[in-house]
Amino acid sequence: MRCSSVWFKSVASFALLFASAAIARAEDGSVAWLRYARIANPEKYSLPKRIVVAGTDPVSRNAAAELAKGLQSELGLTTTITDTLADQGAIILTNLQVLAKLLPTPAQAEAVLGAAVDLPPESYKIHSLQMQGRKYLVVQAASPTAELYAVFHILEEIEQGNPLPTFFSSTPSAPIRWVDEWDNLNGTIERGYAGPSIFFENGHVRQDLTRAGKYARLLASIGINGCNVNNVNADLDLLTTEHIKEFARIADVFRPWGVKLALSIDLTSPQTVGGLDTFDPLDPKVISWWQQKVDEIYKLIPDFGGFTVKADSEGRKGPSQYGRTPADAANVLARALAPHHGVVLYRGFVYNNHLDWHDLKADRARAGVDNFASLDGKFEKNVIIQIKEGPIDFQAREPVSPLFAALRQTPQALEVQTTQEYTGQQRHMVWLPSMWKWVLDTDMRVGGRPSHVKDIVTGKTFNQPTGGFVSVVNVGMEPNWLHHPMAMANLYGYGKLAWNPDEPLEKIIDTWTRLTWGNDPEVVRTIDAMQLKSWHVYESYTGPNGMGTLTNILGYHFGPGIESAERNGWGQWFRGEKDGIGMDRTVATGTGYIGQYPKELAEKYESLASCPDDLLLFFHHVPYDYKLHSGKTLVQSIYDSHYEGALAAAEYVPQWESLKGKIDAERYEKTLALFEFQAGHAIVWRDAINNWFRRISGIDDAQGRVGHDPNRIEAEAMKTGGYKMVDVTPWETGSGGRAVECREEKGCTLATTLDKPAGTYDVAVQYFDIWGGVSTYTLSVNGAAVATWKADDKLPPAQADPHLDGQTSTRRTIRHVALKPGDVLELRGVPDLRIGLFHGAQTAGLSGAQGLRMQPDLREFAPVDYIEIGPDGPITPQ
Ligand code: GCV
Repeated sequence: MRCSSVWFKSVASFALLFASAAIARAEDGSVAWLRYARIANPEKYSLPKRIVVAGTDPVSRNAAAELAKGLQSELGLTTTITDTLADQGAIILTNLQVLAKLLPTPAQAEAVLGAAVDLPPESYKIHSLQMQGRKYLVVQAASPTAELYAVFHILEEIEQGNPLPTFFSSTPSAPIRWVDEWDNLNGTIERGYAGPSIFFENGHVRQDLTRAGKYARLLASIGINGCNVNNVNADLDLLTTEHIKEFARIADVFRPWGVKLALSIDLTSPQTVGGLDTFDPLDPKVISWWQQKVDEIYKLIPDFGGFTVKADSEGRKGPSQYGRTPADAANVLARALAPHHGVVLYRGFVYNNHLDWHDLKADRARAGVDNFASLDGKFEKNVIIQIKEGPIDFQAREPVSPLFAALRQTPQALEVQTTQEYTGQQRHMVWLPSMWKWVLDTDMRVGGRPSHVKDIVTGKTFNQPTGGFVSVVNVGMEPNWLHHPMAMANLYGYGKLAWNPDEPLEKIIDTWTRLTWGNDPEVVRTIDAMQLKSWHVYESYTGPNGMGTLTNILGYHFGPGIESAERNGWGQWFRGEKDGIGMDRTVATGTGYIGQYPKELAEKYESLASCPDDLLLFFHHVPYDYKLHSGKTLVQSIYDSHYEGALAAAEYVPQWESLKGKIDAERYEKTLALFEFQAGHAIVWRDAINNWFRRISGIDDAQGRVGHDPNRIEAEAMKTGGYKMVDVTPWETGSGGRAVECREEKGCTLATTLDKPAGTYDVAVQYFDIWGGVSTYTLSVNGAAVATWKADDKLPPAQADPHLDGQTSTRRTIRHVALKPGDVLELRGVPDLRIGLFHGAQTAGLSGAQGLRMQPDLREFAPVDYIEIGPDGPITPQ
């Protein structure tokens, strides 16, 4: 990455100047960071009113149109787009190929070109200059797409009120800067949390691809150049001629934005689509089938990007069926794609999900290196191994995958997840670039030399410059793309880090905040601070110290479900036993996984003395009273961390409320509701993990909090009118392991007589909201209702979880309730017993295979876990 700038120095000093223009208008978030809001003092830019675009390339033309639109909106500046350089100042968009035509004299060309003849691919330069008394802003780009990148850069600077440069240049770090979408042809999205696919419905490409085009624009604005539109668990009939023709329509809407279409393919396609009797990659019939199929694709999509392959993994068939290697399979595809300049992204995510958990030497984390290291150097040049950041699966914290260090003659791409599969599914705010940067900055010390992950994937360390970055994004049809307005900062941050892995996090989030929420200094300060700490906050209430995930891995990966990771073939074990907890991955006594790292890192992780606290349990099995480097025992640190984390999550609510009136009402309310949910769900996580640790370790919290909730009244301890006690499974996801349900149509009641000192309190009702059912609750004091609400949320993953558990547990907080001793607090729940909910999932909006598979009973029996009466204040009762 080369990046130089003489832009004005201080962004901060301009913040005050450009504080909030009018913001009252409601916004649905669909324009994301491309709001192009009118800035304060637009006149200070005094830009030329002509945009000269050289050449006829549609992408260049699109860049000019985008610039005109942005300048009109941000500055109120009306420009004309032309292709001739008249005797006037101009904003000139050009690329190397056509520049010479515009600036015919050597002196002019040199003034503008400088030493730019070697402009690297996709790079651009921006010059502000005066010539013969006229003002020019010249974009000189390596390609039309690079012109587009320059335009977005200019508009981004103006939107923040930053002065335009006299000179600026920028070059992307790597050629692969892709996003993956895990969309199925039936319109569902695996691990998508914001509505159905923007690409597919009912087995076909959507007729209306407007959203797909808008998505490509968003991607281009952050420098993304490829989009793989379908699930890596690919539909088996994906490559039929009929489908390929449809995919060409997606490529058409991507093309004006310089985004290449790519597809995930299933290696059995020669059988499932081609009707062959084999998919053995070395069979000549199979080789020729792939060649013809690739040629067919390129006839319709000449700029097709290439294939992503998931094979021999989680039930997908692969070359192992014929005793072939991933290199055998990848190379067949690569040879077919090479003449068209296409690439194969072969995923390093190959592992056996039927491991024997009794075997203390078995270890899923080993799979990447075990399967791929011996193949290094055997791949065709256009094969890139796509490696998940950690050796398991996008957990809130894992060590960096050792495969990055093991492949030295093969290009690599880092795979991260923007969709928050294990990190709160866009119901919790977690700014993931903090984690990605930690990964990128990890120094693998290959051969004892600096070898940071960012330098490996961008090809500097091993001289393999054709790799890069992939992020699974999974945008959906919801207007704001990812459901949580804050989650869009993950997509934005991904693009910025892929372009330049050295971009400071503070700059990325600050820019995103200004573009998305405006330049009001308080808004910017508050949101930046919340986002910057959010990864740590999430990690601290969902399982710190490298435990991996404690979410329900057999369910939807959303709420806690601690032991679901243990004692099964998936290999996400953390081995929580009576004697202690953690996977022993040492070379000395464990699975030997640590030995897969280069020497210096291996030594660091192998020794308890040097293993970092935040990765401890990933590498070692230790007793619960083991003393951390922090000086605390492990178990006390876990208790403390969960209380601190849940409190920090609760504090998001008042922090956000302090911005009321400074941002538009629609996004304010939506975000507030999400923070309120997160505050309550963080308590579900905190209590589940802490109670589980207390039970298994037999060690009490030194501060006496765990298992003692003086402000809590368990539903099963209240006087019931019709409610019946039920067990919650797993036990740790319900307070006391139990809840109550009402199966009476007229409803049921829970009542308690209070002995609280007279005063005002916040009352939280912890209940369960089942997808599909809509129970009604009313809270009253001495017979007078203080709140009524419906349990009508569609909690992630927008699929039917009919259980009372950590995924469906939610809370409602009623503020400022006046109470005195002797008052009777009553909660009345009316269940949703609709027969349609009982008969199947279709009535709840599920379709196709998903609906048929689930068929759960979705009636909702107005379930209640407990009521918490806490101090009147801005924090949800803890
Ligand atoms: C697309 C995890 C996810 C799966 C995903 C898989 C993968 O296991 O839970 O949904 O499948 O990773 O990355 O292939």
